[in-house]
Amino acid sequence: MNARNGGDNCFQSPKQRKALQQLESRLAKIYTERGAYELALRRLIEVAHRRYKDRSPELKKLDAQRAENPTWFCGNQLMAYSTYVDKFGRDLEGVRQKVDWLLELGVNYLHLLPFLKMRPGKSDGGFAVENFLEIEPSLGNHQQLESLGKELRENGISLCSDLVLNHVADTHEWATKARNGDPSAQAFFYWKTHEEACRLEESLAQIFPQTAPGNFVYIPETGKYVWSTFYQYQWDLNYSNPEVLASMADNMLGLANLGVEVFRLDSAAFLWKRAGTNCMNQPECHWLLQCFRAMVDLVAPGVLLKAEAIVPTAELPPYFGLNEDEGRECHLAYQSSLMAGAWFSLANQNTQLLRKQINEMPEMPSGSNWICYIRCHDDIGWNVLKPEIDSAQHAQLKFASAFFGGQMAGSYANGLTFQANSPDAVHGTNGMLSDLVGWKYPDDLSGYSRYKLMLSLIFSLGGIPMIYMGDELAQPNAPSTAEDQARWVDSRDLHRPAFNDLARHQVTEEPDSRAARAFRLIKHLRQIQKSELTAINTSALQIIDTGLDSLLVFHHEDKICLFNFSAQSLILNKSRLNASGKTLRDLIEGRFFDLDEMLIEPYDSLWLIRYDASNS
Ligand code: OTU
Repeated sequence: MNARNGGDNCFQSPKQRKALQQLESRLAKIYTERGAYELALRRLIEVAHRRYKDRSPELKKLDAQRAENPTWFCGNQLMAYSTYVDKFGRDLEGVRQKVDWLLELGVNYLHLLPFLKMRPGKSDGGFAVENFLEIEPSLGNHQQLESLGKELRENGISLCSDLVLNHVADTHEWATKARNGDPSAQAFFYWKTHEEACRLEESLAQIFPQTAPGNFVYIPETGKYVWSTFYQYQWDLNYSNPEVLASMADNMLGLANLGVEVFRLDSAAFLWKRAGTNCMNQPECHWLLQCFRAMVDLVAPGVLLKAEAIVPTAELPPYFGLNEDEGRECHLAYQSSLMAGAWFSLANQNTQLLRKQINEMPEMPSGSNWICYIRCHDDIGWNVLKPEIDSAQHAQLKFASAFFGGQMAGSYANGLTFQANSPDAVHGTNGMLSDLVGWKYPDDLSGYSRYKLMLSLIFSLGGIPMIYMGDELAQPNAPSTAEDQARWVDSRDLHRPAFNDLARHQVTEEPDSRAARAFRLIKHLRQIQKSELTAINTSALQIIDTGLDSLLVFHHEDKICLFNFSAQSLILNKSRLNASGKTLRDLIEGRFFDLDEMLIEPYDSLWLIRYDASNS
């Protein structure tokens, strides 16, 4: 059999031939010197053929539609919503019954956190996957996934699923076989002696220093340490073995054939290990992601890949594929630096960092987009900011972490610090949006303004705004009594409450409630963003220097987006905006600014447009 075409020629279109070439070249880079190139190619082509034959005519039709409109996910076309299945709808069928809710809000991209068969007991919220091709039984089955996918597609919503690439549960078949001494299963993981593990630790970071210290776990059955970057029950996969790549590509395409349209590639930065480094963002990691992309382009070209790489902005552009790799890696990536930068600015009432981040935002290759978010199921990770701040700002970072982490008298925020070993360590902060911004009761103006500030910011940055489930209702933190906490995986559970059906009811029945205000705000922001804020990407935003440190102001094409991160009212002269003598109108609340001196309220956020009475 010819390794390249698997015996027949089903990959003949010019695009497929290009994808095949890309696959070959990347496999060659990774595996030739390991003597495993031929094997890698043969296994991946086998997978591609099988999955291509499996792909339904309906999904192939979708692939063809996407090919006609290849930038369907760029600019401001999408608005995302991220949620756990059980918290939102109890199971997949329950999610299906809530599609109308998503439509009402304006969502057209639904990210469901892991719903695949997970480790019994603790599973890191499903990020310890026991079987990638089975649905977690308590959440549904294949048929429910397919009917959810279909319902979403019919309503113009794309389904995004996690694909946990870096590790599997210690109860996954590969891990149990490895424990029992099967050498080919053992070759799916990294095994180290005590000394080797200690040496590697010297250059490795810790993701969960409190709840899962160290990156290696001793496995008595093998007498060795297995690599485990995250929880001890999440074993890192060894991609220097081509069988790992082939199996994970098979899993990905199997899910794509069940109707998944976007994969959130969890922990994408960690896929390749190199002694003496922090084992993140290695060149091979990018080549591997390019192999996954080539497989998608071959078999399911309508599908998107989203890099979950929580790394400083400078490390992110390669995840889109640069230069000769343009269009060959991920389509989407999270913008976590801007997210953390916004919280940093809010605590310090100073936007110097955010302005610098936006000023230095790298150009994005065409056919790529950011996910812009303010909260998600994880902590606000402060580590991404460390390379982006100067030494004078370190104290401000500590301040921000303490301010939001419930460690500071007088702070309006009600969060918890995450994984910080000592009062000096700055790691992460947990909490729901409304608790972190301290929006305490419906007409608490400062709280509401901060809420609106953080959300209007993510809607104005030029990427895909993403709402985290519950924030559309200003839901508070999950209950956190000692009893509750005993059930938690870690303090991220603070911001993983169940969807509040009562609050949903308030949206229509009690227009003055916090839930109704929050919902109206987000729906409204999305509507205006869709029609008015059309910058193609974040690097097109132009910072305006107003000389006022607490203001963030930028041109979003012809609009001026203005955010006051301080508790003070400010006077801004319009000459600073190059708008002397003009009337400006705020698109969000319809306010007019006629005078040359603008009064900016505490924590206010404005999307300004020059108002010409004649064409109003
Ligand atoms: C990701 O997390 C997931 O989003 C987490 O929910 C999982 O626990 C984790 O992977 C393991 O699967 O940096 O790029 O700081 O933000 O672990 C991977 C905690 C990650 C998370 C971090 C994150």
